[in-house]
Amino acid sequence: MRGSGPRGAGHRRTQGRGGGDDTPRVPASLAGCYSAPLKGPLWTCLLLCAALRTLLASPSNEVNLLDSRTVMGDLGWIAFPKNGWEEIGEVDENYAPIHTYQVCKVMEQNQNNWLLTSWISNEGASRIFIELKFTLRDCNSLPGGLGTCKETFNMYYFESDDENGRSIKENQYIKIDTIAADESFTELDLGDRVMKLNTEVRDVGPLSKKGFYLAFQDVGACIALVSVRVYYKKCPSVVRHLAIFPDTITGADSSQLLEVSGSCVNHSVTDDPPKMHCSAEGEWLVPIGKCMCKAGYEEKNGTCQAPSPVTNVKKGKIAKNSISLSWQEPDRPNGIILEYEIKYFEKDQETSYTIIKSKETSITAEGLKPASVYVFQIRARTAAGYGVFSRRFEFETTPVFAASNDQSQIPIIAVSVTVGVILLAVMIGFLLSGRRCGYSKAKQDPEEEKMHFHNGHIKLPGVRTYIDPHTYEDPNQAVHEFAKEIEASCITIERVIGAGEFGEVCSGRLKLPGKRELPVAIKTLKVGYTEKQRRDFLGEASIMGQFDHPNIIHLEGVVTKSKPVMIVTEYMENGSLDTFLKKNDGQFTVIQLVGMLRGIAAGMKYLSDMGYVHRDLAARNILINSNLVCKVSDFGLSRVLEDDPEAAYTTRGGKIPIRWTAPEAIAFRKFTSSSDVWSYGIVMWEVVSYGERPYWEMTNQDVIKAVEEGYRLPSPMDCPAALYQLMLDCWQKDRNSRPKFDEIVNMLDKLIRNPSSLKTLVNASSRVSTLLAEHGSLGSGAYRSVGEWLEAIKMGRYTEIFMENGYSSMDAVAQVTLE
Ligand code: ACK
Repeated sequence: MRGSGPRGAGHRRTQGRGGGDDTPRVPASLAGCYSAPLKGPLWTCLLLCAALRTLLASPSNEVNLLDSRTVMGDLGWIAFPKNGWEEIGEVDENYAPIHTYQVCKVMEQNQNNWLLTSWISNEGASRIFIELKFTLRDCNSLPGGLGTCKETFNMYYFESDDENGRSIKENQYIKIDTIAADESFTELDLGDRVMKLNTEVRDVGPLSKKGFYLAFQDVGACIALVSVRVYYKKCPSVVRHLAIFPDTITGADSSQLLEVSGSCVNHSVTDDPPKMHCSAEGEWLVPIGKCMCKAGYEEKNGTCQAPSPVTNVKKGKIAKNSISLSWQEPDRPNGIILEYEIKYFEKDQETSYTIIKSKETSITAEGLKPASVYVFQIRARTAAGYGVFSRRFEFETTPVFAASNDQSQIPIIAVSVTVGVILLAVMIGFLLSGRRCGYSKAKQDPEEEKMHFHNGHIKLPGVRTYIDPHTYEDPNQAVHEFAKEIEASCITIERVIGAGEFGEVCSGRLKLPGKRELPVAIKTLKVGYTEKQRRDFLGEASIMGQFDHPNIIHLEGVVTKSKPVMIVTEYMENGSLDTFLKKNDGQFTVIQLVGMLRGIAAGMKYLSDMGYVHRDLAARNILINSNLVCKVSDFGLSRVLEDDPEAAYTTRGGKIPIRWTAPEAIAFRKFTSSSDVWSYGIVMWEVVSYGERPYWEMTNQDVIKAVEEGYRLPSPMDCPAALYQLMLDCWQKDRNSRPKFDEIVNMLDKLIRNPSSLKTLVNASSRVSTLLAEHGSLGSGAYRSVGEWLEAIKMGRYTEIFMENGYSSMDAVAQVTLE
């Protein structure tokens, strides 16, 4: 067939790019192919086309559904009759298969050769595009072929939801178009090594099924179908006018404009969501509206950010134990600077750092080591939040001998010491008098606040302690000391999420002037309350308002000047931990569970450092947010636990949540941070058992008796041995032998850092033997059979083991001792 083929002409309808514009010269690297004996006129151009594949990239608004050039294995296309279209088994220079189909029955009458693709999903697009690359032989250049030779072929499609629903019935296919070449090639072209590759694009739509098949019909042409690319168009996700517009598939109609709403980028807002229109060609048109950066933020590269970094930091006086610094306001404060945060640490000791907050643009860092290099970083805060930290500035304290060698300093030191002692005495007097007449947060908070951190934990050098609002003559004063008054108009209540002791708990939004809107939880005080109820209700806010820790629920403020009286706190998307765990039984990794426990322990460490004893620590009083951060909540003022349905009256008249409470607190109301540690152990058990009720359905009386007798909850299923050991440590009878919260946090941190330590689980047989001993002697009278009892304690699957070992009755079980 070498040297044959008619002249190319014909019909062409081109969508977008296309046409016979690709007329590449034969690359030198392929020249060798031409010196080899050719199998046919098409083989040559196929090699050329393969070399072109690297030049053909799809534009970003086109999403390929099929690209025959990138399919490595079998395409799965079928040809019929079998001697019509044939696949050319070639590989390119990278040994990737070239899926090219050719047919050249120009000398034979009545050709009807079909090539069917495999099923192509339309991925939700209702309008798709087909780009064909092919070469076509000029009929005029075929000696004697003119009578039967054609210069066109036909393309069809057949819609189907079924991947395996390929039909070979011609009449089921709908014709898309007759395809003709813009350029056909002749013998001469081969000689000149000039390829005439045609590109034609057609579109089909609207499509209504999940996918479709394509078919190519040859009626007697000399064609090589070099590549088939099927794609849809989308308007790619963009940010315009501070709004994000998502990836949008174009409409079914070629002239359709789709209206798309954008959402404001972080820290920007709008009254009316901005809109744009996605054209059929995948272009965004006609933007309407815009978002604006919130107060304090500045627009930059399509985003809004807080104050720019502090750049100009200068050292002032440097002594052996102190370094003074000053700096200038950031170039772009983007709002009023409320304060600066200065972080510093000894060089190479970054895990142990100090933070000073200052409203001024200078500070003195004191208590430093002589002759040591300290690293400082500063950032500014506006109503919009913190900016980024400045770069690191390093300054070195002076050596120790500089001061101690200087005899002339002695009188100065003596005077300083005297003045210091007087000042200290004045301060102590001042603080004591302050305590008597009511704690003033403003007075206690200096302009410069200093906190020490070690490995991320605050070290409290005797800084703040919790003040019991009861010490105030007027509890209203305590509320206003510790909680911000919020105007009711700033709060939008959205829905009721639960019921509290004093009224409904709702979710809603808080929009304070100059601040961004926040989702909040709102506790309301029901109408008709007594003065005591109001005091107790607001007491929780007086307590919560004293805390500032990522694992303690954060108080936004209170509404007391209008009705209903409200307490507004941060919103915790996943609600209370016990309900959340029950709903998601078995869904978390051990590390996730330990992460939750670590958060709770860190919150409790903070509370115990503040001198606050919680008394009602239980999973139901922990809230969990969408990031699985757990926060301690429920800070009742009276702490007689009126509002806890679990709390029961003891013989001494107090109301106590028996299952969570340490024996000494039940017996003689000795509530301490160590009794909180006991409760923490119970919370650990609740978490690892996904919200199981401690001691199941045993009565409170049985629980008290059992614990007194030394009984402890058995390990939950699949519990890491290290965690169960920690629980048992928390349940030591002697409260002084229980771990402290800082030890618990450290222990959990160690486990998190070394996850393999969590792999050893409490083994099933020791669980069973513990249960045998402990449950056997208790509450067994309540169950008619061993099976029923084991079911009740969620151990039903061990029934067979019990039976096999002769424990077939509750009496037999009751005989078993721990030994
Ligand atoms: O388990 P829940 O959904 O979580 O039901 C209770 C209900 O209110 C009564 O206390 C939920 N709740 C309480 N405080 C908050 C909060 N700050 N964020 C979200 N939900 C809360 C609690």
